[in-house]
Amino acid sequence: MNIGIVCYPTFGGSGVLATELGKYLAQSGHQVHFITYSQPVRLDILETNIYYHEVNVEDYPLFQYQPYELALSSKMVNVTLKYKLDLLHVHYAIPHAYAAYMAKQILCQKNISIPIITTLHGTDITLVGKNPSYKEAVTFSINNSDYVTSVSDSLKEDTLELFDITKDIEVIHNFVDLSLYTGKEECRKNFAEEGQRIITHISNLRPVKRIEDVIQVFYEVQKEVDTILLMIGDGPEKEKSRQQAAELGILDRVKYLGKTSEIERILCMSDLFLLPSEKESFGLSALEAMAAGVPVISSNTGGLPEVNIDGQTGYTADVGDVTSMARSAIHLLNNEELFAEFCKNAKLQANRFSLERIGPKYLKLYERALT
Ligand code: GMT
Repeated sequence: MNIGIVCYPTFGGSGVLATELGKYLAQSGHQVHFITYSQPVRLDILETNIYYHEVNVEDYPLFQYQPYELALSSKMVNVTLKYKLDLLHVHYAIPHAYAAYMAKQILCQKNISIPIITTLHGTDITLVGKNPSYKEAVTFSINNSDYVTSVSDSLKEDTLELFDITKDIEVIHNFVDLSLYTGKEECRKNFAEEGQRIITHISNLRPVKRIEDVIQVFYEVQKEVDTILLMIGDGPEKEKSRQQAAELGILDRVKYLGKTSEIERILCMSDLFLLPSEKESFGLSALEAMAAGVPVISSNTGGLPEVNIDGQTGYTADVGDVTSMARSAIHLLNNEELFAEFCKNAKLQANRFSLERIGPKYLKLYERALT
C-alpha cells in the first residue's frame, strides 16, 4: 500500500505513535509518506520505504495567522497524486482531519477517491476540540472521516459524550516496540550515586501534566527514600517547576535533561515513573516506562487506568492527591519483593500493548478501508 501519514512532528505522544506506526508499516513492505511541517523527531528518513514531505506555509504580512490547513490540504493533494497514495491516515483531529476532508474533496473533483482515517489522540477532544471555537469543525471532520479510531476506551467515551458523533469509533490502543527496551542501563551512575533510586517524568511540561505535582510527590518521597528525579522534555512549566524545586530545597536532586532521543535508555535505568496528569487519554510515556519494566505512579484520569493497573503495575490516585501518590511511591520503593513483582507486572502489561499485537490492527483497518 501507499500510505500517507499526517501528524505533529514534535515530541508529543501522537507524533511519536504516528512515527512508530509509519516505521512498522514501512518494515512490513508498505510505502509510507509522512506529510508535516518538519521532520518527525523519531523518524529516520533514510530508512527504506519512508518518505518525508514538508508542508511549507508562506509568510505574508496580511496574515495575522498563517493558513496552515490550506497548505496542508494542498500538500496532501499533491503527494496523493504524485505518489498514488491509497489512503490518508491523520493523527490528531485538529486541524489534520479538517485539512484531510478538504484534500479529499479536491481529489474527488479530479475523479480520485481516497479514504481518510482519523485517529483521535487526546486533547484534540478533551481540551482543545471541545472549545466552542473549534467544536463544530471538529465534529464535522470526525463525522466526515471514512474511519475513526481512538487510542483508548476512555477517549472514545469522551468523544461520544462531548460531540454529536454519527460515525463508529474503533478503539485501537497505543502500542510500544518492546525490542527497544532491553534491560538495565549501565550509565545510571552518570546520574545517581550508588544506592540512590531514579524517579523519572517525561512530558512536554504543559499545565495538563501537573508538573507541580511531580515535584511535590518527589519532595515527599526523597524525605524517606534516597532518590533523584529526572525531568525529561521541555515546555512552558519548566521554569516554574525549577523554581518550585529550588524553594523546596531539592534542586540538587532534580535533573532537567530537556528533549532527548535517548528515552528508552533513560527509562531502562529508571526505578519509578511519575505521571500525575490532569487529563490523559492514554499515557504513552507510562506504557514506555512499563516496557522498560518500570512501575508507574499516576493519576486515575482518562485512559490511564487502562494502562497502569492500580496495585499491580503501579498505583493510581485521584488527580491532585499528591499525598497518596507519594505514600504509594515510598511503599513500593521500600519493599523489595513487592517492587520486583511490580516491575515484572509492568513488563507483562506492556506486552499486551506490543507493536506485534496492535500494529496489525491498523493494517486490517486499512484493508477494510480499501475494499
Ligand atoms: O492530546 C495531547 O495533549 C497531545 C497528544 C500528544 O501529541 O502528545 O497526547 C495525547 O496523545 C498521546 C498519544 O496517543 C496519549 O498517550 C496522551 O495521553 C494524550 N494526551 C492527553 O490526553 C493529555
